[in-house]
Amino acid sequence: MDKQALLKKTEQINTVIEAFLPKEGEYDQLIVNAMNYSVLAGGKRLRPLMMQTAFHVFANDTKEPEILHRFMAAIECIHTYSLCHDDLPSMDNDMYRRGNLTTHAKYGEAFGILAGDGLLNYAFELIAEGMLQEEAAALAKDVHAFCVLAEKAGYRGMVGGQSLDVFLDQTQDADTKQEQLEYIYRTKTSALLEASFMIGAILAGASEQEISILEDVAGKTGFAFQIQDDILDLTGDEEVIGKPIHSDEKNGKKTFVSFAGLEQAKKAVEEYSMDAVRLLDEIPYPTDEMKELITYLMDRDN
Ligand code: GRG
Repeated sequence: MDKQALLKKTEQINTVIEAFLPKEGEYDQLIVNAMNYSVLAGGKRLRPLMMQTAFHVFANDTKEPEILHRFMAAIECIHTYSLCHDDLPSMDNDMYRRGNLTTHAKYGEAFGILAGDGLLNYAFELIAEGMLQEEAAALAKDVHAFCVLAEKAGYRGMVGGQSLDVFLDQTQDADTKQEQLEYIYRTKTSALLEASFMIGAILAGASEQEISILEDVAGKTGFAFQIQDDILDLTGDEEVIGKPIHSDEKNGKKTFVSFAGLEQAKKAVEEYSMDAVRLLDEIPYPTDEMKELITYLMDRDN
């Protein structure tokens, strides 16, 4: 997948997301503004893209159902909430993200928290509202996808990884072990990517075995993605990334690069990505787009 093709897909996904953004009422302008600001501040839209790509591998029809679009918007809302909260003074205290002021830097700390809270709740509202309009026969798939999203975003997924990460940061004499770092990568980063591939497949009617293969594929992709993130924090271009580099070093954060060194880290990105691509051969349908996406991410510069 070249950058131009990716940008075109991102634009289409932006249209989907924008259609579902919350609308202002009489007394909620500020919170709705803060929520929408955070979502519209940019971003690669990787999770909705992965979801959409997985859907088309298993769907009989090229038409995308509304429930898929709602899940795509919802996962971006959840991802954005996690970024709003991660940037807060009590967490990373970052002022820039995606080339723009972070939500708390623009709206104040309280609204940084509230915008994240609002987005998390709104994500599940979007899906539940969509489910109310579904035919009874589709509901089992929707509920399955709903559970996957809740679990992967929660304490056994992203929140769990962030919690161990924060705990280790706050415990000065804690000596981060490699297994702990792997747990953090598997949960904080991979979990939402796993949810993305799995939900696309679930909504399209994939089998349990296929869904489980995709979970593994996304898990490995997430590892590669996070290690590449660590590398970019060291060698990336601030203009392209949209936030300051060397933040891990500044915060004394242990990363794959600090454990293994830059060269080994680059090798690991390639190995995890290629493992993910190979695993896709177990899916009995064409998975070229998924493979192209994983390969593209391997060399990403933002
Ligand atoms: C606060 C519950 C909670 C979780 C925060 C997302 C997160 C967990 C922390 C942000 C820092 C970080 C390195 C997370 C790992 C995942 C990651 C690389 C997020 C950035 O995702 P991209 O690159 O962001 O897809 P864009 O801006 O392109 O959407």
